[in-house]
Amino acid sequence: MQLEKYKIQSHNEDVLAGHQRKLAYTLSEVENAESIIQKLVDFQIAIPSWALGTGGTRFGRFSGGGEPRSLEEKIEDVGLLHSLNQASGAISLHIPWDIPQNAQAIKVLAAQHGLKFDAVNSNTFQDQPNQTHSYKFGSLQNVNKAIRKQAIDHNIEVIKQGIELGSESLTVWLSDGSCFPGQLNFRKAYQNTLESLEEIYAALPDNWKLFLEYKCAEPNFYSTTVGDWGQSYSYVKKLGDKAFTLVDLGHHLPNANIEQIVSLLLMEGKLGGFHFNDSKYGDDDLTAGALKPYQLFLIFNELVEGMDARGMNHATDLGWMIDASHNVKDPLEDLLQSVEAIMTAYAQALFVDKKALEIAQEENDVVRCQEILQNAFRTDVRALVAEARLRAGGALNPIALYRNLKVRENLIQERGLKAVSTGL
Ligand code: RM4
Ligand code: MN
Ligand code: MN
Repeated sequence: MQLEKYKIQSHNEDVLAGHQRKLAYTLSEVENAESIIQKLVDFQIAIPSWALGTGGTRFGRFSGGGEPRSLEEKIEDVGLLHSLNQASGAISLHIPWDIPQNAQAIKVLAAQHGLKFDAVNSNTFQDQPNQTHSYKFGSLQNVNKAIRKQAIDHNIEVIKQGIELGSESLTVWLSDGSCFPGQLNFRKAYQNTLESLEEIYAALPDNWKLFLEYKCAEPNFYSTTVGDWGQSYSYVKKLGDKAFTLVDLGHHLPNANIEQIVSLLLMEGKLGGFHFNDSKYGDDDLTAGALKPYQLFLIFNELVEGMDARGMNHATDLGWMIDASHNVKDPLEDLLQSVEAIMTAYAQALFVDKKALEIAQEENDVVRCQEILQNAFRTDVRALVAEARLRAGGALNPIALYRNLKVRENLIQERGLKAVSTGL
């Protein structure tokens, strides 16, 4: 489905007066509003190709219909999101869920929608049909060299696919670990994983990055071989300058202080990127900001502070990606909500009075520190996010327009009610 520009314009005209009223108030409150709007215009968040269909739980999967049936249709869906919000200008692919048959044609299609390819993701956590060896007991950590080699070769193949598409990073997430005490020799599992990663790293082009994601549990329930940021850091430090840790918000033990993790990884120059989502119990992959918007803001506060301290470019120096799964929402509406929440948290973090905070910290004025942070968090910056969208050519209210235009109904008509997309 094509979303013509005039439809966005006419929606914007309809709601412009209300927007301008809110914006005028926000501009009177936020002195650095112009610079925030410009940073928001530049900021892009990659959409995962595996989140465009309805996710399942182990009890069932309830598709809302019209899901993308091919990589081409997934790109069209991300294109739709991007034309609505002008902030989803990239797609992150999972191989083999999305093997491009004709990379050149896919690249052209993506460019037509204004999209780039963010990190490509390998998959050694599921056995594929016709695969020689099983990953039942792990992939890069496996005690069996032939199995390790199969997993290494797969990652190298994914890099090759990514090169064809113009991607510049590989995300490795391993489900490797063990379910029972004694099942695994931790030291050997670590060594095998490191050696395997070294072989993958050696296949990376010079301008590429390797992101090593960690996860505290699931599908292994006793130990995970890259289980937390310390373990990921230990690997990427050994691998070299092109290797970084990737933080997925849902991959921590309960109550972990993610903002502190982010700050320290940035300080060490080893933070590579993000998988945004939200969760209450485990790796729930819910809409970013749906449960813990204050935490999301605190994370962005550390990101902005830490990136500025290192002179980094907010928009391009880290990989910004969503990793979510939706079982009761329209995936496209859900992704619009995630992007909005991320933009809002980023805008609030840009509004934090850094100088005042630094002084309050130096004076151990704890009350003032809290006031400064919460003042930024409680300031309604939504008009700034909307203004950035408007200036970039997007819709003032993407979800309202999506519904008015009956996008899902149109997709169902085009693709059918039973269309099922690959992924989770
Ligand atoms: C994992 C992890 C990976 C994602 C898979 C589908 O829990 O978050 O990033 O690719 O799920
Ligand atoms: Mn993830
Ligand atoms: Mn996950």
